[in-house]
Amino acid sequence: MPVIMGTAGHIDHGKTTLVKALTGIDCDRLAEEKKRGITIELGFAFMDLPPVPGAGGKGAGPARLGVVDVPGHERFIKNMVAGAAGIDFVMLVIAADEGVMPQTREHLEICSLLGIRAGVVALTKTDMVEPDWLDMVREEVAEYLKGGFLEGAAIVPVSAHTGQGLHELKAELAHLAAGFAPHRRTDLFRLPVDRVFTMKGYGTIVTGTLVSGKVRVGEDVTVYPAGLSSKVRTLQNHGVQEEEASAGTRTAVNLAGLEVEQLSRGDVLARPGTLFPSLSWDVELTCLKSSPRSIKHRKEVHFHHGAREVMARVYLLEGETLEPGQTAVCRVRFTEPMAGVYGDRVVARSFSPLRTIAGGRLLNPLPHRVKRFSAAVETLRGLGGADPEAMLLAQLELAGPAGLSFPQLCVATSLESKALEKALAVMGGRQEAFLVDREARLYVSGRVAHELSASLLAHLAEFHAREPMKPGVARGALASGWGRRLSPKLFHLVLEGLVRKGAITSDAELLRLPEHRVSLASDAASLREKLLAAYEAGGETPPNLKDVLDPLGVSFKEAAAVFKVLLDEGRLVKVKEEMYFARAPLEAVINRTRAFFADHEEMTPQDFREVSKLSRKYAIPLLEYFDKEKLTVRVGDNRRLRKR
Ligand SMILES: Nc1nc2c(ncn2[C@@H]2O[C@H](COP(=O)(O)OP(=O)(O)OP(=O)(O)O)[C@@H](O)[C@H]2O)c(=O)[nH]1
Ligand SMILES: [Mg+2]
Repeated sequence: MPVIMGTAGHIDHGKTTLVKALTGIDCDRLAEEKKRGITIELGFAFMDLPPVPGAGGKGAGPARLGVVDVPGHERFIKNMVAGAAGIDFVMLVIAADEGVMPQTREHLEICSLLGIRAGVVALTKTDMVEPDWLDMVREEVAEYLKGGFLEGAAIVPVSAHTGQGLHELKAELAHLAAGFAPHRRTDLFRLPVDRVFTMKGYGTIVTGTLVSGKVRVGEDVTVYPAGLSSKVRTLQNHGVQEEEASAGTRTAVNLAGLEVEQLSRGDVLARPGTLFPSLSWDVELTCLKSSPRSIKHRKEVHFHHGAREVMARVYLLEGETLEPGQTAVCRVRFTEPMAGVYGDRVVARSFSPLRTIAGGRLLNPLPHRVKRFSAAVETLRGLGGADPEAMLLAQLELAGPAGLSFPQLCVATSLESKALEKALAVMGGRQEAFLVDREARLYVSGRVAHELSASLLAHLAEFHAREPMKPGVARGALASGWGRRLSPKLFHLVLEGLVRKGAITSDAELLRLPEHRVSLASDAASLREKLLAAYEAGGETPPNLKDVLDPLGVSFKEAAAVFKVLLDEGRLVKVKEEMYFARAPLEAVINRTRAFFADHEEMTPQDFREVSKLSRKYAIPLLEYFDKEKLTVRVGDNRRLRKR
């Protein structure tokens, strides 16, 4: 398994010299670095490790250790953070003549915030000090490490100049590397870019520590956050051409079709459609014990993630200040979009004094609206917990009706794709998660679906209360009246769920609660009787609408709902605007008409006048009504009976 080590330590303490003594590679490549005798940019090297006695066989650990050499200068801490972001363990270099210095402390703090949990201390430049002094410094260092992740780590005295201790140091590195268990995701290819350059004959090349997944020559990749598309032309690992690169290796990628100016340090290479850049994240942030000040709500910081540094503002979701030593959930807003994955480590530095003040873990790379001090903050805090299924559920709940797609869930949880698929299937069975859209692989939480169902039922009940004379509501009107602006697929899921359970009845295109019956208020009920009586009395020559309504003292608008009920019930029939017939007399006219056709092929208007014994006022609208109802068909001025 590939393992990567990073250096750390105060300026001039001998990091680069020690890496050269170990690997034979000079990491200070730049002319300016040579001239000033300091490291500015990140340097990269590798070494073959000696076999580990006792480890034996397959578990003997990697043959090769990748090395990232970082600058110690205070001004280049941002480069140091970028380099340290992908490493597995640290070699803290402390010059024996100077001992622990400010950037010794800051680098170690940064490593701790980045989640690094193992390492070794190289107490270098031993050729410059007396044995007594060395013993004293060694004790001082052991004391300093107490309480931190390097407490109890090996402290190896070395001299890069005389070579003393190098053998022991190599053995310790081999021992550390062999003890490393695989811990990187295998499913989500990500390469945070820490260097971009061009090479004659190749074009644009980026390098970085491959933090998860793998990549092959010829594969399509996207540069995030910009979303530029490219293809992997060639791959290199420590100068050797490879067909495939996997997590935990220093990797150089030759990108097709992109100019060097289109890329910069901090970009992330991943597969198309797998990362989701966002202008804010929810982060679990810890203020360093050593921070001189607390962090106030809305504080501006330099924010580091992977190889990237952006300006950001910290919004404290559960307090006004974050005191040194405290941990809390925060919303961080960036000046440019960032592409992250659940659990990623982050570091925050203050502007003045420019120093590291906090760091922590990314909880939600795709945040939703969360009010300060609300219950949702509690759910967010729960994301820090270890149970992957609980985390999955919490992410879906936070996403609300918008839901999360499978690729989004891949970055919003620590689950590998296969485990995620399994978990979603199990949760689907328990109705804790619902697949809303098969094509988009979009999920909502069971609780969200439940809340939506309850809300839709409440809305329908309200509708019935408001419109007691309507037998139900059409699907489209229900969706728009509800006003929740759900995707059609989610609306379908919620509605069908309720119909299947019998909580909503669907008849003849209309949706209603099963217990709903059209009921008329008492005055409406009496209006209904009066209208019906008027039309029944009119028989085959029903009165004009006006003559019905005027004596009753109601407008058509007021009576409209009652007319609608009578029409829905089939007691009245609307022949044309403002002309209604009671059902029975109309049927009588229809029957006489049918009888006429028993021994006639065609019926003239005059024939109909005789059959119906009605004046033109009624005869013409009735004939048109028959045509419309497909009882008859018009041939010239005449009618024929329509064949069924
Ligand atoms: N005597 C002695 N000098 C050393 C030893 N290791 C490094 N030096 C010297 O210390 C100076 C600084 O060494 P570097 O390796 O550049 O230090 P560094 O930690 O990489 O410095 P930055 O990258 O700028 O933080 C150089 O002049 C080295 O020759 C050592 O073991 N013994
Ligand atoms: Mg150096």
